[in-house]
Amino acid sequence: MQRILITGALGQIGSDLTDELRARYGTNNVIATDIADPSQDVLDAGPYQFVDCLYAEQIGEVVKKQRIDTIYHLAAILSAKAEGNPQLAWNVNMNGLVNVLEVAREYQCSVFTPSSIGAFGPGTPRTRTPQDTVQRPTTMYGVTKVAGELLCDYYFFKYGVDTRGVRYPGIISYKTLPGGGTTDYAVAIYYEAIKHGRYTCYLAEDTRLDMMYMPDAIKAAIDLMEADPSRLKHRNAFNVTAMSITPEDIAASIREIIPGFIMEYDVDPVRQDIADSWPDSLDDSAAREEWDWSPVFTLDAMTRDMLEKLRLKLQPSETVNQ
Ligand code: NAD
Ligand code: AKB
Repeated sequence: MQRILITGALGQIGSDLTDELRARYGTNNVIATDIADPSQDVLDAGPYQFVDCLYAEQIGEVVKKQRIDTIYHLAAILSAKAEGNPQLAWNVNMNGLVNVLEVAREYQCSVFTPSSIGAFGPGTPRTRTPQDTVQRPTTMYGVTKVAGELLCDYYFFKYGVDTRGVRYPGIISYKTLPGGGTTDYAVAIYYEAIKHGRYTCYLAEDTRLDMMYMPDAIKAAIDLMEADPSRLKHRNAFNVTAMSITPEDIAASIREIIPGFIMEYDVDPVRQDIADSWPDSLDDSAAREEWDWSPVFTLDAMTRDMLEKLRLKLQPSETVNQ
C-alpha cells in the first residue's frame, strides 16, 4: 500500500501533486506538509502537518507515526530567490534533502526529488542537451541541484534507498503561483493577459527555454515512481521536457485567443543571466526509453486550458478579457 508524505506541499507543484496523489491512492494516504501557513481549504482537503525539512526529527516523526513508504520531496528555494539568498538556498536545498534521505534510509522509503534545467550551465550543450553531459551551473540553485542529483544517486548505490527524480523545465500552472523562479514569467503572462490584456516580460523576447504544463509534470513524477525499477539505467535526474519556447511564442499563442494582447519587455539582468546559462531544449530520450515518458500538452493546448481555467478562477472584476 502507498502511504505518502509530501514536503513543500503548499508550493506550485506540491499543491497539484497532493490532489492527484489523493485521487489515486486515497485522501488519508497522502500527508501534505510544509512550513507555510495552510489555508482553511488545505486543512479541509485532507491530512496536513507542519514539517520543516531542516529538522530530520520532524520528518522522521511523521514517517514513523503515519507508516509512510514514499516521500515526494518538493521543499526547496528556487533559482531567482536563491540568487538573492544563496546561504538559505544551500541550507534548505542540501540539508533538507540529506534529512529526507536519512529518514528514508532508516524507514525504507522511496524518494522522489526533482532536479531542474538549472542543473546545467553555460558550458553545457544548449540544444538537445544530452542526459549525461557537462554540468557546471553558475547559480547557487544549480549548484544545489547538481549536488542533490549526486546525493540521491549516492543513497541508492550506497544504501539501496529507492531514489528517483527528473530534471523539470519551467512548470506552468494555474492553481498556485510559482515561488521565485526564473521561469515564473511564463505563468504571470497568462494571469496578466486576462487581468490587464498586457504583460511586461523580464526576459528578452527570444529567450528560449524548456517548459511543461503542470498535468504533464505531475504525470512525470508519478509515472517514474511507478516505473519498473529493472528498466531504470538512470534513476535520478531524468531530462524531461514538453516544449522549447520563447516569451514571444507564448504571446503569439495567447493572441490566438485574445487578439489584442500586448507584450512588452523590460529585461531584468539577474534573471536574464540565469536564463541565458540554461539549455534551449533538452533531449529526454532516456526518460522515453526507460519509463515510457511522453508529454500530452503542446503550447497551444496548454494556452487554451490555462486561459479557460484562469477565467473561472479569477473574479470577473479582476479581468478585462473575458
Ligand atoms: P515552490 O517554491 O512553489 O514551493 C516550495 C515549497 O517549499 C513552499 O511551499 C515552501 O513553503 C516550502 N519550503 C521552503 N522551505 C521549507 C522547509 N525548510 N521545510 C519545508 N518546506 C519548505 O516550489 P515548486 O515550484 O513547487 O518546486 C518544487 C520542486 O520542484 C523544487 O525542488 C524545485 O526546484 C523543483 N522544480 C520546480 C520547477 C518549477 O518550474 N516550478 C522547475 C524545475 C524544478
Ligand atoms: C526556476 O526558474 O527556478 C524553476 C526551474 C526551472 O527550476 N522554475
